[in-house]
Amino acid sequence: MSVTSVDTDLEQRAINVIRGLCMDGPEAAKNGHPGTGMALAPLAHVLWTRVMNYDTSCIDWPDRDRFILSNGHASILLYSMLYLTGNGDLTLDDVKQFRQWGSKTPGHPEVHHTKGVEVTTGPLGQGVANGIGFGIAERYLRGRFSADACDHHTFVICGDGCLEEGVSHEAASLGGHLKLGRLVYIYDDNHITIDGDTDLSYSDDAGKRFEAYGWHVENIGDVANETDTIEAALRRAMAVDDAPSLIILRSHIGWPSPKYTDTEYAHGNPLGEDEIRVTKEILGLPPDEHFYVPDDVLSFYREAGERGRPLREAWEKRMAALDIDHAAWDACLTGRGMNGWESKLPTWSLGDKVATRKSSGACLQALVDDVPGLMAGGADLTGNTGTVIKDNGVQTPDVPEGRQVYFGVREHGMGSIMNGMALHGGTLPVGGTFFVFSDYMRGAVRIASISDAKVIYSWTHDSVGLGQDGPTHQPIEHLASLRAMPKLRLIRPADANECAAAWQVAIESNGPTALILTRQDLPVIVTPEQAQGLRNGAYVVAESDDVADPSDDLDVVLIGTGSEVQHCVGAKALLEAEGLRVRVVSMPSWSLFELLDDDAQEDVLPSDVPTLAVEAASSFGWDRWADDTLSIDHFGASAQGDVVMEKFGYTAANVADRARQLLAELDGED
Ligand SMILES: Cc1ncc(C[n+]2csc(CCOP(=O)(O)OP(=O)(O)O)c2C)c(N)n1
Ligand SMILES: [Mg+2]
Repeated sequence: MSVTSVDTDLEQRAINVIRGLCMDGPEAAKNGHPGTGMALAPLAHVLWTRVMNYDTSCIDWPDRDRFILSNGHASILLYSMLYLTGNGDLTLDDVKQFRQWGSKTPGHPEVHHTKGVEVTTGPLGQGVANGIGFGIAERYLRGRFSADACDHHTFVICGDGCLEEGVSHEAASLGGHLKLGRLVYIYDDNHITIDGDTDLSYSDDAGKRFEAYGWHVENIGDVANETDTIEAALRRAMAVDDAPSLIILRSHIGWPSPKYTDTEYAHGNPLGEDEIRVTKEILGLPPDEHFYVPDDVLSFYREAGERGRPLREAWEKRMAALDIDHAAWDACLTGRGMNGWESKLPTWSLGDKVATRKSSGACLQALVDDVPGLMAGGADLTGNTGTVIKDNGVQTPDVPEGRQVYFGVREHGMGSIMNGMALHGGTLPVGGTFFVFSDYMRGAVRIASISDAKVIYSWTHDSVGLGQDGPTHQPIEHLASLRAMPKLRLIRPADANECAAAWQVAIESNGPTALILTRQDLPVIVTPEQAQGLRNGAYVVAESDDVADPSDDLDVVLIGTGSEVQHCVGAKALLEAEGLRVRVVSMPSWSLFELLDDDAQEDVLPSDVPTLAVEAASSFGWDRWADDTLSIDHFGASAQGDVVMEKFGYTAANVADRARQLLAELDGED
């Protein structure tokens, strides 16, 4: 590719203006990634001015084409395009504030933070999987409400790093299997990652790999500056309806910087004043002007940003006349239930015995009609994790409205695909796996939490109580580690009625909810009315008679979560027989409890009453709420679940013993 090939017509000047911004943003910040945006400016130009349908006067238009920058480090390219086209509210000053405190242009793109950004990207590979989620959501809406309501493409740019990451392999495999034809990926094949040439660690034939996944693949070669060639390839890919497409585009990171083209330096370093000046001269940009955007270029992009308005207006008209269930469409887009959905939640009677994975599955099935965005499935554990949706079809090309998604054994992929489904809008994904394998999806859970993706995790087999699969399958540290994750709503219900209350919270709230559910049967110990206490995160399940003032009258508080609450209730009876006065608190959710003010927390957990927490998991963190714990600070063991539970001390008798010990210790201290 020769440096002299730069033209001077408006489009070419416009592309070079993007390149200028991609150099100036990181240079001003003294930090950031100029090279990728410089090389991909022509591709971005083609997408935003010729190919993608969007309307800057209505950026949330549900039927717009979507764009995902999976290589999120190239954020300056996305911000430049959002500003230039006016898609959102970025100003040139915002671009100048790139990577600064409080700016709308943070280091990596963040959905809900910067208008026009569709997903949060940065952890490489996840954007590739988000795109598969977008494809599923688009197809579901199209299948259910017709192509008049929903019919658009998603464009994803990904780099070497994205394709090296395992999550992209998982997701691409599923995307190919599902034949998601509205997806067009462009692989920025620049042979460079941070360590240097990709030869260091990467010799895949990515094209063959994706072909093997069932994708339409086109290697268009060394044409990153040829806008017409790029456009033609994009249009060919868009015409493929029965497979996702991968366009392989050889590009030259940092082009046309004389010093840094094709070097890893251009990946993550501002090029420096001198080099930027020289490069701007080559590009025909005023070498000493920073953030140079001439009026005619800005007008050109702003007009391009309005191209979609007639399309959007035509869509509005079509929608108004469309004979569909509009209430269901609205509920899908908001991720909420239709009027009265709560009344569909099942209830259970005291003394029933049911595993919470089963009661959760019953809640899901009961809500399917009234929460029309719900789609569910497991990572090859659909039946095991209560994520079966009956009678609504399996998501396939032939059944585009199918609500059962078989994710396959791909936990990280599932998590990131769920984020895509949620953030595309229109679907409320429920994904299941064993709780211990939440580790495999943790990267996606973190992004769901950062980006308020409304997803529901059905994490079952939640303790050593799962039994004979043994320590590899028995979660120990997972509750503690996930409780440390900001914004993740973690709920471990004590019984079936709490499980229904947890579903209610999950549907009503924004952002991710993790349901931590048992494999084994649990007795129903609270009524549906009592279970509403779950909304506060912790509440009194049972208390000795004649407790007027908890601080004076209570001897001990037993806090249980999930399957351990029953043993606290059992221990209460034993301790009462000895004249002690006992409160049992069910604490299904620290995250909900933390939302209460100090007084409300004090009402449930009086700080001057000795407190024992009972949970079949790590003690880590419990000192926040309790004086002592009956916990498991080692890996589990393979035996029948009830045997393991008993050996580790989860019986009413042992809980009572531990409470007595705690009281004796505290007495000794007095
Ligand atoms: C999961 C993950 N691991 C590591 C990183 C750190 N990182 C950022 S960019 C990058 C290399 C990216 O190479 P490539 O995708 O080819 O991008 P290019 O330099 O070509 O733009 C790495 C390792 C990351 N962002 N995400
Ligand atoms: Mg690269």
